[in-house]
Amino acid sequence: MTSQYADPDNLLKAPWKRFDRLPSTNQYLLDLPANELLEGTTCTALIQTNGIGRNNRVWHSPLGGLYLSIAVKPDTPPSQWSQLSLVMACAGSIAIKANFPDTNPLIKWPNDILIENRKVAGVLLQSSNEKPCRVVAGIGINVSLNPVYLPKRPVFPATVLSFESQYPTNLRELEIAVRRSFIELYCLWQRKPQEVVQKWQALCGLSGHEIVFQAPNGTVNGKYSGINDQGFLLIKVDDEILTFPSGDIVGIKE
Ligand code: BT5
Repeated sequence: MTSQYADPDNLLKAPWKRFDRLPSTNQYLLDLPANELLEGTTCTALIQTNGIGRNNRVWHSPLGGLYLSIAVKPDTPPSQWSQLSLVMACAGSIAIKANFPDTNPLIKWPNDILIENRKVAGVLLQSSNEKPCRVVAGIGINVSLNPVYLPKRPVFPATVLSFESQYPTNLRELEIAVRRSFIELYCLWQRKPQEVVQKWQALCGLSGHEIVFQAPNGTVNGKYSGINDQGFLLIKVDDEILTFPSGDIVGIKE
């Protein structure tokens, strides 16, 4: 009997397109003709000349970073696809921990990976309008790049794994670990999305913290109260739980 769900071994056989330099690995997979796109197709570049963050922000992408995107075609309702950014955040966090065991990477909703409150990685999810729809999950990780190329951020400043860890950096091994971890978690997510949400909760560094949240229409102070089934942020303000599909956590208090 064939399963309706993707199989990790099959997805791992999908093409892996490697480039020295690209505008954006996410954009490359979004532009790839549908007939060339097998589920699991992966794209990496050593440098991105137009790396993209959320809300059209810039992702600084010099040599020494990991820039990786994977395309999938989920057979689940579009309302659930935003969870794929949680899947990539988990994959990145697990791969960093496995390759740099002396670090403690924690996820900050929805998709930043922080080490000691410094940002080492970010995730961007994008999708196309075609049918069947492709969803592209991309991750950038600062591995061994020169920090002079990183933006100066007042909170959650940028950091680099080679500064945070005593372990040697090996970009190729980290890429392989992120890809494998994403594909395994993606296949689990299709069958048991709640298990992936639980893994994300365990890797998230916000439990029990008061947070300052920049919502599209103002700042909110309250207690982090987890995420809902769609991956939206829940914040307790006074005695009410508020739900936010988008925005940025700009402060974490004790
Ligand atoms: C993100 O956006 O964190 C998503 C980053 C996704 C990058 C990957 S790389 C592979 C794939 N291809 C792409 O073109 N993109 C994806 P956001 O949460 O909006 O954070 C962006 C903000 O982080 C910027 O406004 C800067 O303040 C800061 N930032 C930019 N580059 C950074 C870096 N290399 N390290 C740490 N912080 C950075």
